[in-house]
Amino acid sequence: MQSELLSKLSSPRQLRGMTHEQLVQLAGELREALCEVVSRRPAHFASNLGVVELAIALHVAFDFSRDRLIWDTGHQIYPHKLLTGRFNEFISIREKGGLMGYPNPAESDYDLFMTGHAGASVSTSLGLKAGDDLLGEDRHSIAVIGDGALPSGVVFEAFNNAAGLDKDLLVILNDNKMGICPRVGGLAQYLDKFRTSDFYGGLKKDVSWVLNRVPLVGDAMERALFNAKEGVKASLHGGMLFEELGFRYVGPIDGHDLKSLREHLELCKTLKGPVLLHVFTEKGHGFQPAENDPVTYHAPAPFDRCEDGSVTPRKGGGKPAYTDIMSAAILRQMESNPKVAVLTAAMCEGNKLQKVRDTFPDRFFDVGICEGHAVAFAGGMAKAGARPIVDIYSTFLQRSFDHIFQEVALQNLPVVFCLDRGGVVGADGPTHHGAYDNTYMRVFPNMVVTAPGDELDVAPLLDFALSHSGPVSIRYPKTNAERVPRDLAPVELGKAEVLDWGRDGVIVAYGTLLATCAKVVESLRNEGLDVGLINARFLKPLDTRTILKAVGQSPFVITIEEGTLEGGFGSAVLEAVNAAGLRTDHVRRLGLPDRYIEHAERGEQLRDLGLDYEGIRAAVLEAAQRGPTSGSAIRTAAGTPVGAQAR
Ligand SMILES: Cc1ncc(C[n+]2csc(CCOP(=O)(O)OP(=O)(O)O)c2C)c(N)n1
Repeated sequence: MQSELLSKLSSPRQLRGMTHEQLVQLAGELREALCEVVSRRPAHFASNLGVVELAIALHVAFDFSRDRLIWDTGHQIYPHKLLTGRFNEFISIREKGGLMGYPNPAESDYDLFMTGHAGASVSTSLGLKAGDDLLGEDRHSIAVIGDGALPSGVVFEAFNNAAGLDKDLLVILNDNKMGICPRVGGLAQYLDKFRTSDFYGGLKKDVSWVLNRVPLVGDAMERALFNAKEGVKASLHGGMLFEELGFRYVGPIDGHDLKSLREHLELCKTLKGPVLLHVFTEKGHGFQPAENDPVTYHAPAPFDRCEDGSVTPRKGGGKPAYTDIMSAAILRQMESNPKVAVLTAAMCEGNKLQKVRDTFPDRFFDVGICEGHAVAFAGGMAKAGARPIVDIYSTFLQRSFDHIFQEVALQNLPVVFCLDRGGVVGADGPTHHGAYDNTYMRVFPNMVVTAPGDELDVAPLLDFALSHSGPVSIRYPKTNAERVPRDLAPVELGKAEVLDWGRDGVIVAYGTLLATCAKVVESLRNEGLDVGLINARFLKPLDTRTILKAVGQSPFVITIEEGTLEGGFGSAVLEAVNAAGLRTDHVRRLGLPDRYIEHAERGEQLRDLGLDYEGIRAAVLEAAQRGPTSGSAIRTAAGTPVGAQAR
């Protein structure tokens, strides 16, 4: 990557020696670096383009080798990474072994928390401030939070606490009118007013006038006057909400005007107590196609750049993903049942629900980045007699754990959870894997926990879920859909689908790794090893009869799941076997280990975890060799020792 200033930047401290013109040039170079990388591989883009000037101004105004900076969510951290000595590795971002697409303390001391979930920045910044104060450390603490994340309940918990503690905390509201999709809800309407009135232009002039007269390291009286005036303006024009919450409101200001940003940050540095600086930015700023279509360019597919500034997206495979299959099934259910409603927590695009939204706007609810609320809201809808589907990524549903318990499972209400991204997700890495839902869903009485074995299972499972009288969850991964050719058995509560019994051993697959298992079984059968295959479909209630039969009659049983082994499907099998008084030493579990899985391509992750074709095959051969009791070899159905087939 070409760059004059950026490539020489080894520390953000160097920024302070740069002229305004150089900083403007640097902003251009940062955008160029972003374009270069994002044109090559899918990565977060428009949000990063929007915070280029803010990132520069922050690193000029503060010293984050001491001061504290938390970027909410963390997907807009790229300029920060480039400014903190990571330019040379930047080309590797989101690749296996390369930089992470989110903050990562293992990469740099300038990244304080590994994050990827929205909404916690104000809490952690406040905690950092409280911790620093406790230890006598004089450090500034700053959270940058988007208007999309702002409505998350936890943000208001932090505001409430910050005002009560009266800590010196700076919250920068990065207001670009967007989450991934346009923002929604009452707060969105409130923030919209700031843009539509004359007030923004008028106030900008007003603030500049005042700023020009208030020395930055200034006279206490003048500053007090300034603060009083700011307070009055906030009450008159806007910012009232934040003022009422106990924050001093400053802004709104133009987030692409470096001078204004620097002046206001210097000012905020001197203010006492919690301060909210309201910054207007444009998502995709400085790259025309992203400015025109910030939704697509939130995290676009790779593209080629043309001379005239336009772009040509590189064509992908175009195969439907499980998300497509599920959203099509949801649409069909909505067509036939007027009680079915769909809830998303600001992920209409990710969950491919655009058609649902456009066809049934009255039954489509985007509640914003508020997963806990979404679940409690669904509980209310179900109680009223509707059939709500909560369509959320597995990892983000973690936010709702207590509401799944109290507002849904405890009441035995018929809410359907569609858990997208159940399993490893590839380049987003540890914060985004759907690793834990098998475990956290199965602990609740009343909850029915399911996963399709392939794309053919998706619609029947949804059909089953919507006719069941209690809560049901259905999880599926972030990958292209696959089919396992068979005579599809109808879906019945707690019933597995036996594809084949097999005499030499059995694989019990929970979820869509079934397709890989089917290939393994076929190849081994060609080599004379008769391994059976069961599509579990249900984790809860578990098909104990079928599973115990497999365990009782097979030399080995291997359970396979794309979720953590801690308390997951394999654990449920072991519990059932143990409860039945059967031996468990010939039951082997494959799944996600008890560690965080680094970013890489999904295929690479599955391979490293031994959950790809080769890994599963090797595990089956090993189990076959080990035999029913340790040390004793088994013979295949054909009578030959299994080792003879192993390659
Ligand atoms: C808890 C949680 N839910 C959903 C998401 C998915 N997500 C990632 S970025 C984003 C939009 C964030 O909007 P905003 O906070 O305004 O930041 P911007 O991208 O506009 O800078 C969403 C919904 C997430 N990261 N975390």
